[in-house]
Amino acid sequence: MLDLTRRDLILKGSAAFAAHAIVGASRAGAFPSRPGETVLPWLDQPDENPVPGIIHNQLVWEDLDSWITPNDEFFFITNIDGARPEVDAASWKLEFDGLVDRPLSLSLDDLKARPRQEVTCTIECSGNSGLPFLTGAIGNATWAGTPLAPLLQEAGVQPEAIEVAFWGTDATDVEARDTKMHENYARSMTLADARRPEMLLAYEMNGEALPIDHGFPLRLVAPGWYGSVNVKWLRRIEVMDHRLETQFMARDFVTVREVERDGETFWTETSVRHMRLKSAPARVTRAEDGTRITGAAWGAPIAKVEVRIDDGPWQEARLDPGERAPFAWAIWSHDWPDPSPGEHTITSRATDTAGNLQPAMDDPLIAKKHTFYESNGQITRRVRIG
Ligand SMILES: Nc1nc2c(c(=O)[nH]1)N[C@H]1C(S)=C(S)[C@@H](COP(=O)(O)O)O[C@H]1N2
Ligand SMILES: [Mo]
Repeated sequence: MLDLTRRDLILKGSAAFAAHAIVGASRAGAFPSRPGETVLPWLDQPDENPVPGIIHNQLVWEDLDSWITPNDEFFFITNIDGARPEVDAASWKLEFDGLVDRPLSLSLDDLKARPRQEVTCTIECSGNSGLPFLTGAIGNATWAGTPLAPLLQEAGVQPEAIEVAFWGTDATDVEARDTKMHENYARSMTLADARRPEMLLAYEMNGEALPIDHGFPLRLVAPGWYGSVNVKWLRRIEVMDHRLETQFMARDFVTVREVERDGETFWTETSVRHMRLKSAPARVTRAEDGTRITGAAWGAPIAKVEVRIDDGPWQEARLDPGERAPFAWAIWSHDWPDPSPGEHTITSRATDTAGNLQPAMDDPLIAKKHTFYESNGQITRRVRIG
């Protein structure tokens, strides 16, 4: 079922993507905010961040008031504590090698001279909502760069190749199998995934040079995939005949689940890949014309979002028609005409165009998941109406 969802995302995404690739996404629509409105802060707030050298910045949901996340508000995560490599763009080169007929070595100017492609996409950290202090690791930006597929073509991928690895500049000491190592941040994906037309080597973010925090001079932007896949500070792309099994592929970003098949339980460990269908209430606002709940939905092509207040019925929210793109979050809103004074809970759930529903917290997909990654269960927040 999930594989079908993914295929649906890719088929529909790619078709729609073709229309958006050149012109970029429409920014014409208006975010559902109202003049003079005030925001009611959530009563439940994230825990204090115990790892400021790793989680540097997160989205404050109450502040969400535009479809595009400005660069200085975009969440910033480094898996290696404190790593923030300052790359000298003048001497930097992207190495493109491994099982290719013609290895390439490309400067930033070489990359910028190649065909330009833009994509507006939402990036969510795979750990988002999985830890009490990690709740705003998500943002939506317009990225510009050059597509990866033509480079693979130009380098000439050899027949035995099945996998492509993306190596970052940042490295750290790791220990596993009784061995101390020094490993770079790196991720790999299948050659078929790497060849998808939306895969982008990005050097611009929202019309500015890619900021250092977000991977200057070059990052992979993998639309529809969790944050970890979007390797920053890229230095090497390697075509291989095997999967990468380093720290950040084999040990981190692994989801452990108990999966039931024919009454028998199988424990699985799977690598984090594409994002999963999810939504979140962002903010409750009050204005002269009443109270409104606004939120976002992402991870698959969104067909519908529903909101539930306290133990009431699920009510369909309005999807913002103006600002949509195949790999970007959809903004939704729901008017709440007569909220009674006191404390309330607000839950949202998204349905994708293939009919899949965002899982409830007691769905085995979530309840039988043992690691914090890929926490796409329905989110409930609490608010007090004065
Ligand atoms: N080189 C490198 N790339 C990386 C990381 C990293 O630590 N090093 N972290 C990954 C993770 S886990 C996430 S969620 C995203 C965060 O991207 P952002 O900081 O631009 O929001 O970058 C990914 N790419
Ligand atoms: Mo992440």
